Order: sequence, then structure tokens, then C-alpha cells
Amino acid sequence: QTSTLMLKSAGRPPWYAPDGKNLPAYVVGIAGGSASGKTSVARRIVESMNVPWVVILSMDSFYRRLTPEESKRAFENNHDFDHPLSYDFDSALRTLRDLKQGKAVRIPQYDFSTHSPSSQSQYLYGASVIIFEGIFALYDPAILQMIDMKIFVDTDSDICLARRIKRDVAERGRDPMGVLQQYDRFVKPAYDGFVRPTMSNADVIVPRGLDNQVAIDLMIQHIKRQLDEHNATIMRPVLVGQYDSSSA
Ligand code: UZR
Ligand code: MG
Repeated sequence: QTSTLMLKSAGRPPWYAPDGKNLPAYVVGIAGGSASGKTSVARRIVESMNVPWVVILSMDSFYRRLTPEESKRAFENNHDFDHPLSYDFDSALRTLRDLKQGKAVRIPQYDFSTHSPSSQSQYLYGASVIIFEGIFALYDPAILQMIDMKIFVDTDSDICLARRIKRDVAERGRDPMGVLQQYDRFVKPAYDGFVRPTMSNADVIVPRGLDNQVAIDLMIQHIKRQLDEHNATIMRPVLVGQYDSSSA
């Protein structure tokens, strides 16, 4: 009879935890105004970490489905997408909780040109780091409890607006006048009333978004350190079983 002592190597996603129990994933929340650079910061973190188990969960996936009347108004730039009521926070919470616990989740993809979920959905599993981003990422108390590192991207509003016009025309099929109208009616009031106040929930406030290389480096270092500590926990040698070498 021989007993084997197996050491799992570092840097593995949670489903390799040798004791069969998954450690919860590390969750980074990134909030900030519209077009402040949240999505870009999230993508930069993913690129720099350069490991497959860092995933982005965007709040875009959790817009509530519009009724036909609401959809009509949306195409006339008369629907308030920036109000908390436009989001399904319960669904976001459930998805985040499952993913954090190492379960597989299916995430609806959102199509901004039709204001509705696209036919595509994304299948995510085995994340060790989850980056949860959106204007209301730091808004819901239950979601806040799931987030380990809370970031608020604080970019000047004139820069956000200029970016938003360019982005929404180029990528979301809008016209500039419509973007401006939406900005005055919905985006700015929501930012002042609901989004900006969540800055006080943040651990870190990042001025200038993607242009702030120092802040991004610091965030990445912090996440890497969390992952190393995580791996140190699951790397404890574990007796995984006994086998009879004569029968092998
Ligand atoms: P970010 N939005 C739309 O314009 N259409 C939709 O179907 C869903 C959302 C806009 C929404 C919000 N705004 O300001 C923005 N309006 O998407 C949030 N008006 O996206 O965080 O990437 O800027
Ligand atoms: Mg975005």
C-alpha cells in the first residue's frame, strides 16, 4: 500500500481546489459615470492579468426587458435607462453569487442598438477573479456585500460626455442630438442623484480612468496579491487517496 501526497500547483482556478471545496472568487466592483472608462479599465485589468480565469461581468447584461411601449420610447431617446429601476439587481446578485461560489452561469448579452438582450448569451465558469462593472455596481447593498474591492472611476463630466457622443454614434447606432438629449434628461440627473453618491462606498477612487496608469498598476498588483494568497490557501498539501501500487 502506497499513499500519495499530492500538491496542486499555484495559479489554478478554483475548481482545482484539492479538497473539493471551492474558495470564493475575488470580486472587483467598478462603478462610475457613463463613459467614464469603467469597461476599459475592466478590460485593461483582464489583459494585464493575462490568465484565463479573470472574467468581466457587466451590468449591461442586467437591464430589465422593456415592454413594447417602453421600447418605442427608447428608440425616441425617451426612456430612462439610467434610473436604478431600469436594472434587475436581483438577477445581477444571483449571477454574481453563483459565479463567486464557482458555479457556471449563463449571462445574457445586451444589444444597445435594439435596447434588448441579444440572442447571444455567454457561458462563464471557474472564475477566480470577477470584475463587476456598471454605473450601479456599487449601489445595491446586497451586491456591495459580495464585492471585495470597490472602485469608483471619477472622470470629468465634459470628457465623459465627449466620449459618450463618439462611442454612442460609432458603436451604439445613435445620432449626436439624441445623445445630448438623453444626457440632459436622464444621464446627468441620474449621475448626480444616484451614481455619484455611491462614491462613498468605494475603497479606491480613480481619477481619469484609463489614463491613470499608476492607479491601474496598483489595482492589478493588489488583485495579483489576493490571488497569490488564495493559492497559498489551496496549495496546502492534501492526502488525496491511497492506492495499491501492485494493482496499478
Ligand atoms: P455605460 N443605454 C442605452 O442608451 N440604451 C440601452 O438600451 C441601454 C442603456 C445607455 C444608458 C446609460 N443610457 O447611460 C448607458 N441612456 O447606456 C450606460 N440614456 O452605459 O456605463 O457603458 O456608459
Ligand atoms: Mg460600459
